[in-house]
Amino acid sequence: MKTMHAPSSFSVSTFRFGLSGLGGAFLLGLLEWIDTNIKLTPVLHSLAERLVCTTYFSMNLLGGAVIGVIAGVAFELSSRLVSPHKTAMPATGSARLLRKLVSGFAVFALASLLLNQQPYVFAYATALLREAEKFSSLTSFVLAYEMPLSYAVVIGLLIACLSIAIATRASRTWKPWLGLMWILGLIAAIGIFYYVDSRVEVQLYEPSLHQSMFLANVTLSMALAATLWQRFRPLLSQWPSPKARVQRALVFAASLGIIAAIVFTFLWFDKNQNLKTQVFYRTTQAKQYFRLARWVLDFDRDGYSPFLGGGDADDHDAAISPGAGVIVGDEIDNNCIGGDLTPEALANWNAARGGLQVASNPDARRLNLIYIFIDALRSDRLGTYGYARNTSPNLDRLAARSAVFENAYTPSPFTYAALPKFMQSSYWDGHYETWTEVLARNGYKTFLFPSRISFHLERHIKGSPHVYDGAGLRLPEVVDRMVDVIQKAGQDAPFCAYLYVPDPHMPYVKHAEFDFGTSLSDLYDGEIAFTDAALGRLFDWLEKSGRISDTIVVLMADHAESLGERAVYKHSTQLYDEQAQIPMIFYVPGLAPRRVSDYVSSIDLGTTILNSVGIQPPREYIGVSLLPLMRGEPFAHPPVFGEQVYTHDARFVPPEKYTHPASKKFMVITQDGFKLIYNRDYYSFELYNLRDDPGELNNLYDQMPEKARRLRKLVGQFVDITIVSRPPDAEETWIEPPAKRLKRGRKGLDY
Ligand SMILES: [Ca+2]
Ligand SMILES: [Ca+2]
Repeated sequence: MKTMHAPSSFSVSTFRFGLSGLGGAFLLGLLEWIDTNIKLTPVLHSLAERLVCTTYFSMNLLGGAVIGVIAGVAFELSSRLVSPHKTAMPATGSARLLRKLVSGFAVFALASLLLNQQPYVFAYATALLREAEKFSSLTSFVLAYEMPLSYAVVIGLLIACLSIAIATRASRTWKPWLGLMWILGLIAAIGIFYYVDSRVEVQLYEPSLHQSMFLANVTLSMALAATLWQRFRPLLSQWPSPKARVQRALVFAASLGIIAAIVFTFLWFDKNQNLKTQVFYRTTQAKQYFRLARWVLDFDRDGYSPFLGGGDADDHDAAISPGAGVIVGDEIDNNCIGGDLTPEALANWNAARGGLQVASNPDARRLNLIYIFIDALRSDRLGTYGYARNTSPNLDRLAARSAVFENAYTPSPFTYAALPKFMQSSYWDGHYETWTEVLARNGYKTFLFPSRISFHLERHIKGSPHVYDGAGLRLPEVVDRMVDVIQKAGQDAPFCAYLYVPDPHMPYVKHAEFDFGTSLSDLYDGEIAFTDAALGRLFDWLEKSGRISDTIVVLMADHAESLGERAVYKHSTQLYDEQAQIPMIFYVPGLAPRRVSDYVSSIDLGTTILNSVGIQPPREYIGVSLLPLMRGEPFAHPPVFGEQVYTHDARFVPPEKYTHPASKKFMVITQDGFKLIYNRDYYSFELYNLRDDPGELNNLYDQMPEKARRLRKLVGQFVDITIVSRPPDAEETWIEPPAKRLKRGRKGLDY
């Protein structure tokens, strides 16, 4: 261990660590810069924007150097504590090793004790532990000993970092082939971690997976930079080197360039919302350095910085930040968006929505209702929405005689968040009467056919005394049973049959009879075709039995599904169309088929169903009736809103034990086809023209300031209104009651 405190002084060693951090950040930044420039090709508007984006990478260099210096100080301090050479007692062999081990462990224990008091570190350690959700045998153990285990995690990380630092120092004396293996090993590991960080579960598992990849790559790239310097410095000295004066001038110029780029980044970062968004969504290293800088520069510690576009309007008051609550009429914009919400504005907003309601015709026929809720179904994968593959002949058949909403949106791209909203025709769970309850109250016989997540469905689909749990049944069997139940129900009262279809949801199962290929996207199409064929049995029966003439059929998804757009898969993470836009097909007997291109929400569902059968919707409903649009009458639909919440903590942990604030985004779409997305965490804004740019690649926020200002006002008001309107016990997560949670914690999770 002689190398641990070689003749170099404390400051020289720290300086070298700082240079390694800088060098590592440069190498990794170069890799990411090339990758970012390639993958953002459709998103970067001009060469100027590419240059601006390049200057932002100076934050990597600054962050890498600072982390290097901190690591150097920690390394030198700890190695002096472990073996204080000036006062070292003469000891040899095993006694010396034992003393080193004991003092080494004491230093690590002390370091982890100090580090774990920092909420950021503790939150990271618990995020790793809470991934124990994936391993059911570990769940209850980890839950019970979370606090001591978090110290163990920090100690483990410190030991890993120290081992790499020691190996790096030792590698200079290794034989060339071993040195080469070390370098190749570092490069391979960095490449793999970079790939995982930038391509796997993007937008998901941020605290556990992505922060771990970042930490690993910072450490390994530092080791790589230091190793390369040690190895190749002797070679460099053989080259004819420029004069010392020239060397100094070069170093000075490079430092000046980096400092200028950092200053520019601080001044400019909030002025380009397109780049701001892309840095946080599409980079791995740069994103973390920006987050770290904001974290350091947050002086009231409310989680939001006033620097680098962090959005804190008052950094001396922790009650004011984008994450803050709302106080109506206090003349302060507490959450830094939308201005202060006045009592009049709140009343007007509610009154305006109420004023759009269409009076229900009490003499309307009490038609039957079949409601088909398909999980994670994308509209653009259905023939009736223009898909080229033959995935949906039966749905297309229904669509041909229905109102097809070409621009319908979910209020939230996550089942548990969307379900209470579209059951209550509201943008929040207000514990209002669900439309199934209203139908039951008005004499409907209601049947629920869930085949998965039945607990959550029963929690939100109220008023259905008859539940036919389809666990273990395949969809065709569930459909056949549904037909059987409806037939036996008799015709003395109208019925409401509610079918939940989970098949297109992950995991995508291969169906031999609907084989489109082996990619995820192909398998997804196969699931849709399988679903379509099963539903075809229902549609056949409806026609054969004649019930098609007195039964409304509604088909809808709770949200859609990312299939690799922006490197993202699954759902619950974004408000782009691939997750937020849903199929919505509304068949009402007697109404002519129609394509409706107006922008509507699935919260309009309840109001529309009740309106169609002549029942007055509850006055809390803020979804509007789509009946005028379905009849082709002129109707100005209000702006469509959406809210995405993503909780990073495991679902078996009660909310009061969460260590990470939930991520939040909000959106508004106006009837001219413009969509604004507000990301509260990064305080970033995106404005898209959905008609010209359906892929949402061209962020117009800075190019259309007037439009951006108007939509920002709308979304800000929506944020404020949902905050003050949502009751504290709203249920819009996958949280389960404590008893159920405990049982699952013990057993592990079944989905
Ligand atoms: Ca702050
Ligand atoms: Ca503040």
